[in-house]
Amino acid sequence: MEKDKQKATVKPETKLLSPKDATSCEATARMLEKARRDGVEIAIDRAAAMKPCPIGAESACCKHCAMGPCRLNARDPYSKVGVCGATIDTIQARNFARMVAAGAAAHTDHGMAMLDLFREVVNGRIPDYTIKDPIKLREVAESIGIAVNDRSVEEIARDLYKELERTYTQVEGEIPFARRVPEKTLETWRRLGIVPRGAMREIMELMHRTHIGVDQHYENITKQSSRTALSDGWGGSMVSTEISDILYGTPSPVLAEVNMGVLKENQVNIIIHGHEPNLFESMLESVNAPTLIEAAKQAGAEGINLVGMCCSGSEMMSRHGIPHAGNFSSTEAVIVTGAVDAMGVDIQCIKQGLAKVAQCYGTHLFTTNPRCHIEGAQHIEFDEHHPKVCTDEIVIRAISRFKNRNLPVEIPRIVNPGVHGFSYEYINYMLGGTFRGSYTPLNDNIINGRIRGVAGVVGCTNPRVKQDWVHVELVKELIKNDVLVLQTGCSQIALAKAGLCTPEAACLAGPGLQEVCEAVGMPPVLGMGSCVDNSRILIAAAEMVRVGGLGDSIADLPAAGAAPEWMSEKAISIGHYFVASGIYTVFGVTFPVVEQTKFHKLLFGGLEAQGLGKWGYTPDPYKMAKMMIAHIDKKRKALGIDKARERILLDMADRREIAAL
Ligand code: SF4
Ligand code: MSK
Repeated sequence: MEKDKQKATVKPETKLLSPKDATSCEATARMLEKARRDGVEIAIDRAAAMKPCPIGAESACCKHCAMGPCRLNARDPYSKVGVCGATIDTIQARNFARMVAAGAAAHTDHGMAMLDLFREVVNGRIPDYTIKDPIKLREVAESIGIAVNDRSVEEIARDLYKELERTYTQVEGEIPFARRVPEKTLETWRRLGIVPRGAMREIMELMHRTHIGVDQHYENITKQSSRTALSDGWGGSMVSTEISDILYGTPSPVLAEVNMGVLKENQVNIIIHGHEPNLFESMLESVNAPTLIEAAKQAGAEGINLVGMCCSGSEMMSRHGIPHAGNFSSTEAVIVTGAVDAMGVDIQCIKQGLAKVAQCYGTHLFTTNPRCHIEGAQHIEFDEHHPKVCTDEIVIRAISRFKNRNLPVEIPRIVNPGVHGFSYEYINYMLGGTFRGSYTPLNDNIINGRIRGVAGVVGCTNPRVKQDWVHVELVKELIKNDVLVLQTGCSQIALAKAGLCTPEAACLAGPGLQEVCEAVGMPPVLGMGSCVDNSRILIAAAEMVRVGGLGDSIADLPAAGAAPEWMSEKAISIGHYFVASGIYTVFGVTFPVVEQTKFHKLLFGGLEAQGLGKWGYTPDPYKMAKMMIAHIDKKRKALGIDKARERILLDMADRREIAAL
């Protein structure tokens, strides 16, 4: 840890947050303390040392050409324009659009990689993977008009591949999953001209329009932002989720452990962190290979312990019950335990800082994807045609690190069990039963007021705010007020660590939601997987509209979304596809806009007037809950079901009276 470690050292002048103020994750707090004792810097301390640029935070600057960069005055936004004459609204809309483009590109490229794999499997060129869920294959194919009757799995799969390729490449026409969008929502999109074509075209056009001297009307730029974001949510992300389910199995509830205590001192610990499930699925086979288990034992280990982090971790937890060590803000901290023998990463949300921390603790850090190399990490390319070449090698290197461990190991003994894996399909079955699987009981419970509404609480953690705290406080407020919470990504892990992903957590819910949870045996917080799995929430919303009784479009639903601790451009794309789909979506931490500008008014109200959803912002979880509940109540009133809710509260009071007799 000597020379290189010095480079990762916390600078003496940095004013550090106390671990308790930096995170509500006890394990991360302990590892932050240890990192400081060891003289190692992680993102939480780097954030304290580097204040965010106030002009950039409000998106009041532009560096799209060499006449700039141009900085406008966020306090008096119409007092200046850029050298080219660009106004604050143009500059903000372009900056926002580029975040949408980058986020959508990340998800759609991930989805395209899944589709590439599917093609190779269907064509028999990859023997290591098969179609594990033929029922889902048929359902997905049928949902987009592919004939399935009396046809073989191979025939259907070939047609499905061809059809889904259009999600990316088609020059004109609507993407295949537009067929899943409720008719009235689709009509609104058609009226506004935002039904997506292929994602490649939408992203390309958005990048073109935001070049100097092209689109200089904030409303027109935002129209293309909506179209591009929709090509992510109903396109690339949805393809990724559906193909992953077809190849690896559709999740159903499974008990899994979360937190750093899932690491085992006497075992070879391997963490997989990233977003594509392929590396992880193959790693699962490698760690179970008898020869490698024997090699681990020869090295003195009791076995090989495979653990996930971030989103592919959530996906594997949902599908197979693989333990999960933590979310985005804990990825460096977990290495500080000294117990991680190898970490394999693929794409997205992989901090470059991992390389330095891994070097300090002797952990082998492997990049595996051609899209993501990191200076200082070892690269072993993962090729789905020969997956074990990479995954076996990572295991072998992890075993050798275990054998030569020469630093003390300190694992926080904290483990939080919970139930995860609530796919759209399972919610159907769970609420409606095997023979009449349906969302009708969910809608009925919303109409009768036991469930006030539904909230999607998703997204990252961000070292600019106390880790997990905003997620947990928000969700507690929502369930206390009978709002059923659907979750994905790092938010799901925050709630799992807080113990809210258990059926017992129903005691924290309001009386109506508690009654439903107890009747079904489900937690009040339903974890649905990774960030691309937000598409499961879209499908659930479309199904709620289709089942009836809650309006004709997604915008009519008593529903809201939130990303309370967001940090990535992917989160902006997700937020914007929720908004464009009709959902009120509230972000915390910060929002890249100057308040009271025309662009701000468009995002926070104008889009809703056009028949879409709208954005909201507050860093305060309690205020966020109030804003979301007020929106849900507004929608209930518009649907004429607000009275039903009053009646159910009376019923509960009656029951309490009876119980007291
Ligand atoms: Fe400045 Fe216009 Fe160039 Fe942006 S595009 S840097 S506002 S001159
Ligand atoms: S990993 S995008 S920090 S959710 Fe999907 Fe977590 Fe956000 Fe990355």
